[in-house]
Amino acid sequence: MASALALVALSAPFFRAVPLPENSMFQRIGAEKKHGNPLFKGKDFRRVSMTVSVNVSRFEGVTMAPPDPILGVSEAFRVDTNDLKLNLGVGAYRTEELQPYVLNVVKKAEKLMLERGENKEYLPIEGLAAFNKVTAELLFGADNSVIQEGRVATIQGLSGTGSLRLAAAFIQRYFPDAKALISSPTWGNHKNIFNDARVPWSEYRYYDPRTVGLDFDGMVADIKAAPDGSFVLLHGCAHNPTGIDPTPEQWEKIADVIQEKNHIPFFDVAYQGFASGSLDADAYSVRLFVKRGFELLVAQSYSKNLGLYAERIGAINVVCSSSDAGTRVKSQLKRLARPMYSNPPVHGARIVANVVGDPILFNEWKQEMELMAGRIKNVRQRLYENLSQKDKSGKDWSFVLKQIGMFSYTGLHKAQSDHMTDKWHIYMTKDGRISLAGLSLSKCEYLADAIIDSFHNVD
Ligand code: PLA
Repeated sequence: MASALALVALSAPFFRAVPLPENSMFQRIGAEKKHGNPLFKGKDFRRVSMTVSVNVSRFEGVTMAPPDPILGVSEAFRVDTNDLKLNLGVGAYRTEELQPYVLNVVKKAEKLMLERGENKEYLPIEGLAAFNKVTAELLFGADNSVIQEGRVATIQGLSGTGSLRLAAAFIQRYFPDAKALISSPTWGNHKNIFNDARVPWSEYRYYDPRTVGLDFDGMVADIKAAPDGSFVLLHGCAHNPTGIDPTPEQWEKIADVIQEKNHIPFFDVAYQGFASGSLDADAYSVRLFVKRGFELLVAQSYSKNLGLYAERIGAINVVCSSSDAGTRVKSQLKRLARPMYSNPPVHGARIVANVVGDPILFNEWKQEMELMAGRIKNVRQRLYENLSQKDKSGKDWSFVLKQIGMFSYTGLHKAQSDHMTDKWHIYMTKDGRISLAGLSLSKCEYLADAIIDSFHNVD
């Protein structure tokens, strides 16, 4: 603020003529600035302050934004000084010691990159060619006909979020009358993404709190009821936040109704390999739809499965019915990307290209991913045991075991989630989601006590 005042003083001397009433509250502000900052010595800042107060900020109409429902939880966690605090908000993998984890294969790839002395020149708008090749192969399978026939338009994106956002901009430009369908509930940012891209959306039923499972009939009915040609957003695996995925038979039926309605499937794949521990098993839904001949969109992210959260590396893939259409779609995605961010960052793309493109590193990655997925399964099991042993009410906690991926959707409502934070210093999103990737075996008992207390003692 002081420097902003200084700027006004130096760059707009004509403002100084404004007189200041002797008892104005702004006198004090001026005096504080005068004493607080040596740069202001010898100048009459009472007048400058008055100037600032009279010339109300151009940004006066900007209201305070609410904290982000997910990333805001980490901000609140950081300022809590209690030793017991636990951050189960954001889906970020931690070790058993609750420390961030950089995969060994990532360190190896970075070492290679350093040895090669690679440059920092701009990437093409569509990103690193070697990355785009391996990422599409990882998703669809290298021998998939859509790859062989050059029918996939792949663009490197700013991780999953940026890739979804680019696709949403594409939908808005080329399908201005189309609507997006998103699951209820879904990852909170999906709504923001479609809102900002001005793509209208509505929800389809997904979660049934009575069965703590999938509301399959509701889902199918809502997809059926949507206007023909809607974009149906589907979580490829490990649905966030519920951890509930359709079975293979249910996927087939979802594909039937999407086909019948001429909808366009739009997959969000943020957890490939992280749900089951197997990259191929977690690509099942996408590959099924491709096999059935759909044209579709898939956003990919390497934040979780390669632990590259801050590198912002992912991709958007558009599977087209001809290579010609693919080439045109790609050209338009590039056209959208250029004024948004020009071209994507190179570091994460090189890491992925080195790991996925090298058979030895690729195998090591698969092992590390199994290890991460395995650790999450272990805490899931331990949490379930602690909950069932400690809770004497007879409540069935087995849903914890049925859910897959990073999260558990506890069923705790907002007031109960607030209680978890206020009393127990356990940070989680207000929809009752906890990230098991941020939990250790040794903290399971404490978490179980907190959940039982919040569930039974808060209305
Ligand atoms: N799609 C889904 C379903 C996600 O859960 C997330 C991340 C993303 C896309 C985007 O991740 P990326 O941009 O880092 O690739 N969800 C996190 C983090 C893990 C977040 O909210 O940004 C979550 O805690 O839900």
